[in-house]
Amino acid sequence: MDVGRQHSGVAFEQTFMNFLLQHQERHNRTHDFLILMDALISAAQHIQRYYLTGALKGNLGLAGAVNVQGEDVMQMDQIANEITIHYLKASGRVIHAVSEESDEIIPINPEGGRYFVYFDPLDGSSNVSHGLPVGFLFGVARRNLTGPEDGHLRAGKDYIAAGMFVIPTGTFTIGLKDEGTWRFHVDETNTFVRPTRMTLPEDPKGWELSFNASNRRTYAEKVQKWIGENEGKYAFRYLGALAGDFHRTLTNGGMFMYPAIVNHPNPKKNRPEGKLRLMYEAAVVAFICHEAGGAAVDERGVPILEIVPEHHHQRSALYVGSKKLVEDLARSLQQQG
Ligand code: AFP
Repeated sequence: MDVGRQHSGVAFEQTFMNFLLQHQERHNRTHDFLILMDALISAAQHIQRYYLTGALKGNLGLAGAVNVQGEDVMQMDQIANEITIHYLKASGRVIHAVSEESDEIIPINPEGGRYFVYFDPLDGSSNVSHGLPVGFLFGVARRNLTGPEDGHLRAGKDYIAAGMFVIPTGTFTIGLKDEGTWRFHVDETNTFVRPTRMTLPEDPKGWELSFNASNRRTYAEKVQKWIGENEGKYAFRYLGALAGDFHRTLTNGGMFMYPAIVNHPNPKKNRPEGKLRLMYEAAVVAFICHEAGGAAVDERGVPILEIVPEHHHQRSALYVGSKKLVEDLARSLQQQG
């Protein structure tokens, strides 16, 4: 089929699967990654359908709630988790998975699998009861193909791909190792189409800053100082769901940050290690951003992609976005005191 051609007024766009097939064949690679991606896309689309009808069925409420029929309601993030695990199992290609919604690492196909998948099936839960954008984030690493595999947790630099679906908006962005970051939109048949290469804009005119402004006095002094010196130069946007906020950062440039909380008036509420999870939040957007020409660091100014996880639910502070801005902030973070 000709892609991107007009036939009798109907525009045929290149699909994500066709794009990926060409990518795999260009690099003489197996079709296993296509099978895995088909599973992840099926999961995202299944979650999207639940999300769109969730308010009607009462699934957007809290776990343990009871709907109007007197039935127990499952929280949307639990539904999303079950859906994703189902499709990953069915793919037969996954050794084990890490999910934000499962305490333990989930063994899937330890003998026959080829990939590790780290995912957050429904990120941004404070938006759920409003039906506003949430995200499905994932990172993929491949097993050792030249020797025995010990199943260790991979750093972001060892991911082969990372992606995010914005739900229910219907956009999908994926970073492919050394092959750039690509965005796809959903067409009227619910297919992801029209690969668009994403590169962070160089021109700072449209750059935006994104962080939870209500936390700013709890940040380290050097972070507060940097914000004070720079915030006037850029617009400010914050949705409270990483996929949605980072989607804007990637398009417009600028920086998304979730700094460590170290000066909270109630010290018990400090989060010196940050709030976001390394493996399926911070490293996912860092990977996508790196492939789009950007950068990401933690509170020490260390590149997120270099951090080797010690625990699958490890947290990290996150500064991600346009390289110049992230590097400027990293210099402040690396200063003593
Ligand atoms: P929830 O899923 O618990 O709402 O967390 C969402 C998130 O991990 C990420 O998507 C947001 O960027 C960030 O937390 C928002 O956190 P604040 O509500 O503290 O701003």
